[in-house]
Amino acid sequence: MKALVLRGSRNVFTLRIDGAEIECPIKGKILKGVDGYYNPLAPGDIVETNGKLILGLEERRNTFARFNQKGQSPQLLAANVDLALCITTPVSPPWRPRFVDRFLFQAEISGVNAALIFNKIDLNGEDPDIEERLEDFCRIGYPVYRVSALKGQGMESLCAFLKGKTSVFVGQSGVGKSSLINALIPGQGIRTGALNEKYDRGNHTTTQGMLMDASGLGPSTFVIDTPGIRRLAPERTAPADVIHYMKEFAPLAHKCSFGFSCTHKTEPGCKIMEAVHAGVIHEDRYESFLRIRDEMSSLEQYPDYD
Ligand SMILES: Nc1nc2c(ncn2[C@@H]2O[C@H](COP(=O)(O)OP(=O)(O)OP(=O)(O)O)[C@@H](O)[C@H]2O)c(=O)[nH]1
Ligand SMILES: [Mg+2]
Ligand SMILES: [Zn+2]
Repeated sequence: MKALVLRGSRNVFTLRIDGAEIECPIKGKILKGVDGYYNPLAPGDIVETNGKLILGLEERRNTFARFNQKGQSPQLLAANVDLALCITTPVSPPWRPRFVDRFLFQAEISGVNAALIFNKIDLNGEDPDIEERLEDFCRIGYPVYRVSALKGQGMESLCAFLKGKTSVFVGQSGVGKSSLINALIPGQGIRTGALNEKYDRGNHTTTQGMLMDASGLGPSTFVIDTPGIRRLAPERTAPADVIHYMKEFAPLAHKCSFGFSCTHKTEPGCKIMEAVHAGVIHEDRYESFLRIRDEMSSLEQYPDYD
């Protein structure tokens, strides 16, 4: 029979079958079709089970992963999702637009629709610099929801947006991923944790990804909580392909005078640089593009982007 993976660690997973939860190890420890990943299964996977063991993996519609430096392989955060949400904050922890760019890059690699949730709007007034970036993310095609999990602001339109979808919540520790899910699913009661006051960042309260039923919002609605990520290293791609995974860059790829060989740094007739000067590509997005491409060119070097 088929079962949905809710959560689990290396070899034992909690599955949902007909509304009941069971714990199952993987038969023989190695599952076909999971090659190349740091972890075999993720919340959202569909598996074949006999009620005692996990026997097989259904082909995935998509995966949302991050590059695991220690294992030098992609680590699954979720599978078979409709939406990837990047949770960010104006303060506590501080606003990190580079994280957002790297998240959006990963979402494009995954082929998953992405949106931003700007949480903790109760904590400070509007910051024009942040507002400018949020509006730009919206302009290039990513919906932005400004909310407060604590005070309930903006939660109604977020609920409507998530209805009927399976959404994975991704972000740094302390941005309020678990708090948002608690607000969306009354009675869920996931553990949340105060920030470290000295460093103004989270304490990595959530330690395991977890899929939850949010059918209170509408039929077939699921949310996936994930552990906080300090630095999101996207899955590896060829440096020349980076341009294809940035929404507003992709249509300009290969249009430069030097075609495929343009580095988009100094060449005359470079459509990317022209778009930056014309304001069609935001300067910060261009900077992120260069950094991500550099990162993909070097095997093990991961500059600190915090
Ligand atoms: N002021 C304010 N605080 C919030 C809001 N949302 C969450 N918090 C607080 O932020 C802290 C961190 O929240 P969590 O939900 O644990 O954050 P998380 O993203 O799940 O963190 P990890 O599990 O460590 O990745 C807690 O003290 C929450 O009460 C909000 O909208 N406003
Ligand atoms: Mg959490
Ligand atoms: Zn160019």
